[in-house]
Amino acid sequence: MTLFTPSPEVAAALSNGTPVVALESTIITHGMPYPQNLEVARQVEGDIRAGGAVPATMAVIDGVLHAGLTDTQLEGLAQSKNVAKLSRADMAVCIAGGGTGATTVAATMIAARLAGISVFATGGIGGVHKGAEHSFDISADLLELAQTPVTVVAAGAKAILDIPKTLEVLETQGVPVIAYGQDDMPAFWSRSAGILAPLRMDTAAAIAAAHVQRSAMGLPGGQLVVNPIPEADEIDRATLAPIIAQATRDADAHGISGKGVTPYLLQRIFELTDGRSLTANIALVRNNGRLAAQIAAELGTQTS
Ligand code: PSU
Ligand code: MN
Repeated sequence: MTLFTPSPEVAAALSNGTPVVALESTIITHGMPYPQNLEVARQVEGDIRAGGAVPATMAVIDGVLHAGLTDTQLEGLAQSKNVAKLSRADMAVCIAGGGTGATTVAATMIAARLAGISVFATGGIGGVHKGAEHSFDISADLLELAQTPVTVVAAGAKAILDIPKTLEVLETQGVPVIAYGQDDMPAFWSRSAGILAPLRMDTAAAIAAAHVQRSAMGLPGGQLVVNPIPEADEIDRATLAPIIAQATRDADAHGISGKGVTPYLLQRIFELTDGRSLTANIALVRNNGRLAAQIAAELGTQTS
């Protein structure tokens, strides 16, 4: 059984040891509007190539799990309206049924592991939603980080989530949360969530060494690297707080639940910030792609 189909570029990189960085596709189909989603997908791939690594955007298309997409496939996903959002629970069902779906952080980690890719760049991970004590809405991304050995570079958890609860779950699950170059926990659109991150590292080499160490010790699971958004692009916490509160109230008022929550909140915050949240989102994803390429290059020079 063929588990995944690499693009020619990814296949070549995997066989000759060129660093590879995995990318998710839910950010394209459910995280940003067209055409910015397509532009960003291409820009991040370009940033990773400029950093000496090969990008592998993951998606299920007509029942095939692809590691690395052609530009036509990327464009198809960016324009499609009815693509499934796949996580650990539904990825195999989609593939077996010949369906098409975009991969979340959890599903992209699974795809990366199958392909032998150790580093993955995204925007923000899913986490524990505000009010989770009633809704039980905790993203499968957190449990994936606990069991799949991939280093994920994100800009922190979005402030639409309950960040302290998200950190508690990650700690319980044994996932290292490593802030890059600062003590504070980044909060996606803002450089600080106003709380300390559990761990800090200042170089890509140190992050790669921790990845290798973890695997040598036989510890399951990955690492979460939280990389603050570049200063010029951040929206400060005080500006965002009322907007997030309003978006969360609107989601409740419209009865949005389950998989619909994250895409709804992202779209609502985009409207309420007149698009500024999207500009910030683009900047942070590209920043994460660049750091991930450095970590992948460092991993290539360390024995695992
Ligand atoms: N954060 C973003 N944009 C996104 C997502 C998160 O800024 O598009 C997506 C990612 O694919 C993440 C998923 O894995 O949302 C989490 O969804 P849920 O909360 O339903 O698990
Ligand atoms: Mn959820």
